[in-house]
Amino acid sequence: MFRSTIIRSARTVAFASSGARTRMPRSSLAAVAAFSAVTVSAVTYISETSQERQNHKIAMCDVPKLPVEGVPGTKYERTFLAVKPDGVQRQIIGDIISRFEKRGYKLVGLRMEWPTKEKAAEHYADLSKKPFFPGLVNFFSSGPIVCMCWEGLDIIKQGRQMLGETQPLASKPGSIRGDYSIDLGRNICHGSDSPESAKHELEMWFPEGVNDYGRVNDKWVYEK
Ligand code: IDP
Ligand code: MG
Repeated sequence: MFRSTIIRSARTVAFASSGARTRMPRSSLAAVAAFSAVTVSAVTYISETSQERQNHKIAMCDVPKLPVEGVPGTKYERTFLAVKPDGVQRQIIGDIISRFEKRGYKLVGLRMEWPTKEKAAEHYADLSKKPFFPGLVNFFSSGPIVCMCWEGLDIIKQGRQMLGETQPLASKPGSIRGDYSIDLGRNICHGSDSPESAKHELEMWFPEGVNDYGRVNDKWVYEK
């Protein structure tokens, strides 16, 4: 009945606005008022829904704004991990990301970049005196790499363990290098080796910063 009243009053309004000279009956005016009230509450309801969505978004981001290197020694510790050009060519980016995700670590930064020789040299600056340095710089700038920032308790040490040893021969099966590499100069991945190098490398590879977001399943990964 309410619906037919609305339709009738809508027709009356349409008729009135078509230029016909007509007098709207009192009951129709009441119906138009009711119709407007319904419209207003519908609009209010929609904006409340988007407000709720907004709140939900805020809840998802309930972690504090952190420096790019996070907070070493806590579950907000962060490291810089990279899939080197050989890992990209070998098409194991997904597997590498998946290992860290499955372990419970949180990906907060992800970007593909083709390093220039200058940037490669800067990244490996601590090895600049080594005889293999020129070859390392050439290799690291030979194609795109996948830059990642991972977050979680002990991620700097644990990340290195999951990568394996620098020398593939010493890397245990089950580690990334132990599963995918044979040669020292093609060992697939990079990982920061200390909180200081994590800070330096994250600032270098993520000058735009990373993503501070809360994760709903944290309580299933951490006891506290
Ligand atoms: P890491 O990658 O395990 O941190 P680093 O000593 O920092 O090891 O060396 C950086 C990279 O340089 C290694 O991952 C490896 O690819 C390469 N590299 C290290 N030592 C040698 C070497 O003796 N010959 C050739 N390449 C090397
Ligand atoms: Mg190193």
